[in-house]
Amino acid sequence: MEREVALKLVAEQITEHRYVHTLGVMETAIQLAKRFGDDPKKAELAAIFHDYAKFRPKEEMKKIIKEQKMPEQLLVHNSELWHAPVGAFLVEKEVGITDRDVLSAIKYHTSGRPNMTLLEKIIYVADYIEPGRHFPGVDEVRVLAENDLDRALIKSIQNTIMFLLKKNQAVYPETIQTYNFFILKGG
Ligand code: DGI
Ligand code: FE
Ligand code: FE
Ligand code: FE
Repeated sequence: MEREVALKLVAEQITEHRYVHTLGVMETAIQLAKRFGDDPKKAELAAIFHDYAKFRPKEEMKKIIKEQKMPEQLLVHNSELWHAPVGAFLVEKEVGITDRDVLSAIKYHTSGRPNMTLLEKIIYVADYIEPGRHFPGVDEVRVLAENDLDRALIKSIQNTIMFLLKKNQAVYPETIQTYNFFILKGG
């Protein structure tokens, strides 16, 4: 799918602010794909659609999670987690994207998962470090992403978990499993 067509489709789904974020993720993901040897066109497509479902009504997302037999655990955790798996589903159904690599990068962009694919890592990290992000510690991750994608990934997962702990929020099990997987693998 052409970039312009894809951008038009996603622009109809999200706010202007989220669209600017999406453009940042797109540019960053393309750069990371070139740097770490993935297909820049796949990175571009996954980035464009990664937040496709961000503004869907919670009730609609809940219904999809149940009907599509996604993990029930999602429903007891923060609804912010839902747009990633629901987005992958809707991007296939409504936009017609069938590339499994692209869909799984969308699906796991919020929680990550153990043994992530290269494209999943690229989208996770690009979402964290795109130029519009200003979290504490983001510059450190930007530096790591210049030559070590796994270390950039671990640091961004750690920062996300610490942010949740500070806000007294629960951490979704797959987020913890992702963290453990990469730490045990040798962070
Ligand atoms: O959609 P974005 O804002 O671009 O970023 P995202 O999809 O990576 O994260 C969305 C939100 O989800 C963000 O505020 C952090 C939160 N989040 C990420 N992992 C977890 C989580 N929230 C909970 N409760 N548990 C998690 O494991
Ligand atoms: Fe997101
Ligand atoms: Fe993220
Ligand atoms: Fe995002």
